[in-house]
Amino acid sequence: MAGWFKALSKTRTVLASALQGMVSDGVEVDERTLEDLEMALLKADLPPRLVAELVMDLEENQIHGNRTPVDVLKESLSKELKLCETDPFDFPQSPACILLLGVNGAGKTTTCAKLAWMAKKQKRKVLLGAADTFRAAGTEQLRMWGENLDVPVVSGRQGSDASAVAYDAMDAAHARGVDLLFIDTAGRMHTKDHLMDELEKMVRAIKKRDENAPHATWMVLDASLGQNSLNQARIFHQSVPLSGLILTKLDGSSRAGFLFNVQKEMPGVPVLFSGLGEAKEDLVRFDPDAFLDGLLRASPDEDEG
Ligand SMILES: Nc1nc2c(ncn2[C@@H]2O[C@H](COP(=O)(O)OP(=O)(O)OP(=O)(O)O)[C@@H](O)[C@H]2O)c(=O)[nH]1
Ligand SMILES: [Mg+2]
Repeated sequence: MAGWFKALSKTRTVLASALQGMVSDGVEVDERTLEDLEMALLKADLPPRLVAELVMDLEENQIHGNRTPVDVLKESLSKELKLCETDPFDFPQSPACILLLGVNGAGKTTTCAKLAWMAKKQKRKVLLGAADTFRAAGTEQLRMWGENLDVPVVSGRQGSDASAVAYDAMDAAHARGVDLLFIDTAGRMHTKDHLMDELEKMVRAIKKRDENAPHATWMVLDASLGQNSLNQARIFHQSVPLSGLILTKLDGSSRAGFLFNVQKEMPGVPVLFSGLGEAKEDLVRFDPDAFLDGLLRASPDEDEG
């Protein structure tokens, strides 16, 4: 299983030399070091307003001068991240229907499978709904995952109505006494109105089976897109209110700093999980401390190799 420290190596590399400059500066940080840090933070896609605040914090700390610059940075950054303390799989009703959505290639299908695996390990009864009827390969990909994980998959033919598949999956979830139903959807560009309409139609179809469903709507975001992924999330949120975010491909991103902007940009929508690699085990609960540590610590723990 990939760990946070390893997964964050690309973004950490962007920050490393600037952080090293601060450490060797001791308590005082010279102007050049601060400039280097500012550039590095922006390159790692931290939001500019936060970068400006951080630089000011560090300058002020020079005047009061009691903590190390890295301590100051850590403390300020940790305030921008929020841990979701409740278990995302805990729903008052069953079956709980969780709709996964996002733009093309974000990692929805893989994440659906990883979620099913995680829930199954927790002894929950799971079902997958393959409501990406757009591409034959989309359904096939989820079916293969299902076989692999020994999780049943409800699917339809290519080109069939995705809303009908979602409805059938809801029906099957009720009939089989499932705890969690994860529905995979086709990738869609947030800028294409008819695709967003189709998504709204799918939600209406699901509601016909259970008016409180979907019980969660999680958007899958590709972390390698940095801040752009949040712009996409804002637009999706207008069509279908999101209840959580899942950040995939943190391991391939050198721009993970945009995560410090999630609370401001998407207030009330928590980051629930993060993808740290391609394997079924590589989806983990979002852990703000491990994230911060993975960005700022100079060397791995011994057990991380
Ligand atoms: N490294 C890495 N790769 C990932 C992660 N999550 C998904 N991927 C890879 O990203 C690629 C696309 O994943 P899919 O799950 O097919 O993406 P999708 O959103 O379903 O794509 P469409 O259905 O075409 O819109 C695959 O090669 C996945 O293995 C992750 O957390 N880390
Ligand atoms: Mg897919």
